[in-house]
Amino acid sequence: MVGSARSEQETPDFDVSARVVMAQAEILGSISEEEGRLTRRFATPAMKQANDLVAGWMRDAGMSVSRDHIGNVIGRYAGLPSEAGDGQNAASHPILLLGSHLDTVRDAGKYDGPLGVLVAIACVQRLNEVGQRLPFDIEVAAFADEEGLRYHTAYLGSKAYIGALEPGCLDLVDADGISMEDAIIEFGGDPSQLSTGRSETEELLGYCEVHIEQGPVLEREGLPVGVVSAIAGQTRIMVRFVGEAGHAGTVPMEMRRDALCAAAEFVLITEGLAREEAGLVATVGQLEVMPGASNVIPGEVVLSLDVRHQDDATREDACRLLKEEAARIRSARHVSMEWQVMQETRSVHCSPVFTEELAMAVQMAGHPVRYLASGAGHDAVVLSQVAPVAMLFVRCKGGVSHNPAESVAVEDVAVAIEVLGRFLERLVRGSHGEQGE
Ligand code: HGY
Ligand code: MN
Ligand code: MN
Repeated sequence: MVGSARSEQETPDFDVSARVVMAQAEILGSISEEEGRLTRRFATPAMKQANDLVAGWMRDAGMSVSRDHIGNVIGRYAGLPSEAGDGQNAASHPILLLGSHLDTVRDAGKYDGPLGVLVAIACVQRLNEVGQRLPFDIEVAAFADEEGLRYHTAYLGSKAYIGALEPGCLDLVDADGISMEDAIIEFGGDPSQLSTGRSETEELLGYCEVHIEQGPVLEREGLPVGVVSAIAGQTRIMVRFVGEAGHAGTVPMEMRRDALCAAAEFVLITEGLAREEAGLVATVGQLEVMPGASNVIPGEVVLSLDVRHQDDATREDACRLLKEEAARIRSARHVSMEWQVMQETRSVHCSPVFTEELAMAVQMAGHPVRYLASGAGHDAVVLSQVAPVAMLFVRCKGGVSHNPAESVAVEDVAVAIEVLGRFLERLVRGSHGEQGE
């Protein structure tokens, strides 16, 4: 059966697909570069292992699989065979992109990222099982790096996919002094090929990402899924305070230039400023103290600053104020201060038309439509530069994420699979010019 919406007699058991997704997430969740907790950074052996596993699942679902130079794994499920009348194959179909990221934060949960990849594969698997082909190709992307844990710049995978990777980032070095360029080569990619991105000849219909909500709203309102309206912009900054290392026992307090006290003052000012502004969040997630000995006054501290707000001007104002505060601390404490913006992404509104189709799919699956904004960043932010994007959130327990306690219910995963499947059906109808329910 090709190209038509799924007929009722094949009403599939979404729970079966959901149980497969949960089992796959469990397996992926055990692939880590650290003992006893889930950490899977960009271009690492753990990432390679995860990529190989996901590539196999994509093939089992009837997709051809390719890997690009940044390390994305891309599955492709061809659309309807189409003749151009003279027996020649007509131009290739437009592409609908699904997926999410396979990398994780440190000590991560097992669903942030992988759930979106696995639900997308499950949807293609269900089409393949009944031999259904659509009037567009489907690509499922398992993006190589969305979190930015290794190089502090997020979205490397999706940026490379659209050919928007900043060339300068190849020179960034990780905590072990390995440059991104060397990491890519080691992983099997050719950095010189990264500027091209996906083939421009193929039209990208749009991108739809399924992701855990990473917040408490859906659970609080008793809803399995939500439709994302917008994604907050974010700024990531590295701040370095340099004072003077010294003997903890001999340097009088009034003579110290303690880099950690400077950083500590900055951290609390950051918290205070964010508490004052509705919707603003600011986080110091990483802080490195050097030389890091109990009897040495810290001479140098490097900290990460993550600032977000749905409104870009508010976020930018907050960054400006925090930079002024860091400069004030620098003068008051006679230390030096370095402020380096590592990445900045503007707030993104999901495509109204695409999002409306997704909302209708939620309704067709029998659930209320709840729009909600995302405080977390997602690869959809990058894809929105080249195509319409829509996102489906899945309820997660306690709204907990970036934490090993991250958890989803198999029933909600079943809903997500059904909604994504119905979203595809709606796009098929739309491509035939059919409107309405
Ligand atoms: O940090 C974020 O917003 C996402 O989890 N990368
Ligand atoms: Mn995340
Ligand atoms: Mn994520």
